[in-house]
Amino acid sequence: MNSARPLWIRAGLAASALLVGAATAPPARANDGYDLWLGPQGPTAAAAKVEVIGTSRTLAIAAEELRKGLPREATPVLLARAGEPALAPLKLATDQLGNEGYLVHSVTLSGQRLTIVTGNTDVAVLYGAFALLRHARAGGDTANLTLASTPRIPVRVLDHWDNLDGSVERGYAGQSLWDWWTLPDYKDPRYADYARANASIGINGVVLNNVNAKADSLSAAYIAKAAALADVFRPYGLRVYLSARFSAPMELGGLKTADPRNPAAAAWWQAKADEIYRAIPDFGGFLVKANSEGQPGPRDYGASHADGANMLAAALAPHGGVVMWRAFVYAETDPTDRASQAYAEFKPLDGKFSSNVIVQVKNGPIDFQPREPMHPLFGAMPATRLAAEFQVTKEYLGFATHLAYLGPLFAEALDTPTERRAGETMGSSLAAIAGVANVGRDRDWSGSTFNQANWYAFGRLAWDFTLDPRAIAREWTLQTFGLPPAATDKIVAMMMRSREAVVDYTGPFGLAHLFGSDHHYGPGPWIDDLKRPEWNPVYYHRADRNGIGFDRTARGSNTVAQYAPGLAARLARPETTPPELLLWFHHVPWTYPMPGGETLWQAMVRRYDHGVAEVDLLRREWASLKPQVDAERWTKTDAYLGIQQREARWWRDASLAYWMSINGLALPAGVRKPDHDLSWYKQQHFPFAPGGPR
Ligand code: BDP
Repeated sequence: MNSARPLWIRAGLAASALLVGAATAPPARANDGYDLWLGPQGPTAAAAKVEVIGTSRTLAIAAEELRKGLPREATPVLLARAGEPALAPLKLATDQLGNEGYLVHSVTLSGQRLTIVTGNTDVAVLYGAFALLRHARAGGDTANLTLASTPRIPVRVLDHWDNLDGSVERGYAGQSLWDWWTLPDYKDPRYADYARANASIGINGVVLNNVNAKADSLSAAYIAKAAALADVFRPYGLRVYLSARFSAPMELGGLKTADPRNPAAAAWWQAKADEIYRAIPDFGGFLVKANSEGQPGPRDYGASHADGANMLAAALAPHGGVVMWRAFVYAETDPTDRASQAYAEFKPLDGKFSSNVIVQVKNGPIDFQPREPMHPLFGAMPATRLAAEFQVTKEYLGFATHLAYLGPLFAEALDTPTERRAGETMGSSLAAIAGVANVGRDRDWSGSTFNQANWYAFGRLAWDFTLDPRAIAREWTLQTFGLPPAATDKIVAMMMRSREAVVDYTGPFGLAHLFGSDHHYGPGPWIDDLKRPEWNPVYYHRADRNGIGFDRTARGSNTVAQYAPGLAARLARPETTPPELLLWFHHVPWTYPMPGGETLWQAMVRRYDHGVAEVDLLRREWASLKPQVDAERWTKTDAYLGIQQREARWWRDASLAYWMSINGLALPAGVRKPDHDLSWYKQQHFPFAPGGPR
């Protein structure tokens, strides 16, 4: 039993000797949000008693986090891998933890209370340390606890849409975090802080570059830069992946073709994979956007997506890497419904992908809208490993400025029953989960304090998709603001109503893709002149004098038939379709009777008004928190809520002005008229809106 005692007890050290660090409180400073949900870094007064068995850098990081982050009076902690002989007498239940699961458990050893943090690998111990910190910072009892958790999805990645010139596609938090120009020589300390934040929520991979990839990112110079980042990330359990441009064998290798059936192309990828693994031995693999929105791919040669993916998979397989092959495909030459095209292309390929291919499917069938139904491919490819891709960055939910907590959006999708197999939900069908990152070089990382919550919630749900988004909002709020219960409750309530508010003022009842062109900033439901039909908002809402909505039943595109039979049958009828998705699946008259007794038009107007009123409420609630929140974060959030108020009103007014121009209906009595004529809204242009594609 003695050997299981903490080292300081065995060594006869007085506990106080371990209290390294200054005993004085850190100087008060404004909170610029850099510390995220992790509390201040640097010297602190706290120095909890923490011992480690083992010497890895990962274990040292875990111990340091606990020393700095736990209160000084916390029960002493012992960190060790489950296999350490010193833990054997405790007979801890660690067999089921896998490679990443952790156990944090209070024990009494020789009369001394101890908290054991353990797992089967060093990274699992690190995850356990962060779980303990989360628990403590959220006010949990640390004297008597058992925290055990194993991730449900093995591959949990952030996809950075970062370009090599430092810009970020759909990024609203400043330039790319990666300073490609000074890498690999200079490793900005932020890289480690970024990895630390990801480890704290269980994210274990990062795709460094944009899916709209340049071949250069696979050149020797850029592999060296990626390797430098991988070296920083490794102790935090974060593996590096790269987006690969399918035509790279031609652009970099000078080949005449990138046809996956051509042996020279396959050999080029094999050599490239070997080169990458020499520099990055734990390289995660490739993410590929092929034959999508102008990107090259196997279809250019008449080969299938499986042919393309399997060629890359063969190159990575000897090294243990995976290919994440995106199913985000649609073609202007295809006159069918855009929402049905990915299923039509990929479903017949089920069973044809190599075992180290993961087909990555966006959560909904179109494109990260404020609300979409589940993508029909989930559950439909039982012989293929699937990944769900979410957008953490808010391309369609107000960029950096609008408060929209996405926990409910992620959870709503992950909880959706596929209805293909008993008990199967979208979440339970996954081999991987990816979030398009909202992280940039802004001091607060994500462009706003509340956007940090979306990074946090993505990580927590990626680890365990059964978590409750409200509970996640609460633990984030407690860690981020450290406020008393009433203020915490108020912030959680604000977060929980925020996404629905965005749905209401941008497009209620399943309307989608009504955004201004290219930049996707602000309303543009009238746009009908873009060269590809499915790039135009009018393609999606199909409003005319008589009605509105996209008929995806057998009378229309019949996309409903792609869902499992029971679900398809319900979605085929407006009465059995959830009202929040009504216009996604049905074209109905403006007079369609809604569940509450109103006509569709009346209900739509009320929803738009409700969305605006909700944002007014968010701002008032925030104003009431002014005495309790630090001035820097309060002021920025207040200003952003002011922007959101103005833009919610703009969305509502422009949308109603447009719908009235189509349906010829009046506003219900007492409803405020739009501030301007429709022509005014149509004239607004935003040439410098951030995040547009390059
Ligand atoms: C859309 C974005 C575009 C991305 C594309 C994708 O507007 O910038 O390149 O998705 O996911 O949401 O590939």
